[in-house]
Amino acid sequence: MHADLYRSAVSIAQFPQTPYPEVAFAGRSNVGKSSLLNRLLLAQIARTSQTPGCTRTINFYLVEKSWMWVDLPGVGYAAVSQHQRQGWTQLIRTYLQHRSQLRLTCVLVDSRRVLGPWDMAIIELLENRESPFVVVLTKSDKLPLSALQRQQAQVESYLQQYRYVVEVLPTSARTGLGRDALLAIIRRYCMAPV
Ligand SMILES: Nc1nc2c(ncn2[C@@H]2O[C@H](COP(=O)(O)OP(=O)(O)OP(=O)(O)O)[C@@H](O)[C@H]2O)c(=O)[nH]1
Ligand SMILES: [Mg+2]
Repeated sequence: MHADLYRSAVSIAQFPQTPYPEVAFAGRSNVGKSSLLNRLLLAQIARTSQTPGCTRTINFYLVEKSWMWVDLPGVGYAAVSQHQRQGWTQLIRTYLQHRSQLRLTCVLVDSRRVLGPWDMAIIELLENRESPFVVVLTKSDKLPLSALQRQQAQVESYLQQYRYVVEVLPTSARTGLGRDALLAIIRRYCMAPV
């Protein structure tokens, strides 16, 4: 798929006023948002790093000149000033709360962790907004299959009261696990015009 960086935004005023449907990648810092986006697009377009806090702007990628993929900075990143962290968190919140082009959010959670307060804050916001989301379990290659299945079942059962969760999907940016399934969901939600 052809993808170009369309805009990097650090403020609401910089969000592009484009008509394209959007899919966003949200979650804790270092969970693997940029890596997954690269793996899905089969491109090395988003910068990734072992060090948390790699993505510091909201990056809008125009894909196939018809839809926008949005890589968000990580939430919960401790090694910046409180002021800076609040600013980012507010920007991400504003995006997720008010962006009218948003069709689907991938909420990324490390397969080896339980859902934490940051994850739940994103999920609650989307649920209240009645905006569909996929809970994407990342770095699945680091777990044996049985542990992964247990984790998936646990998250599914925890979220069973939530109406806007589309699926809980194990993935790996390293092996490509879950790529086809996630792409199919993203296409299903984003292909119709806004
Ligand atoms: N083993 C394994 N490592 C992964 C996977 N996905 C990401 N990583 C590693 O996790 C680290 C963080 O990945 P990023 O994609 O930069 O994470 P991010 O969520 O974009 O991080 P921020 O931009 O800081 O919020 C990198 O060292 C990646 O190589 C995966 O599926 N498997
Ligand atoms: Mg990133």
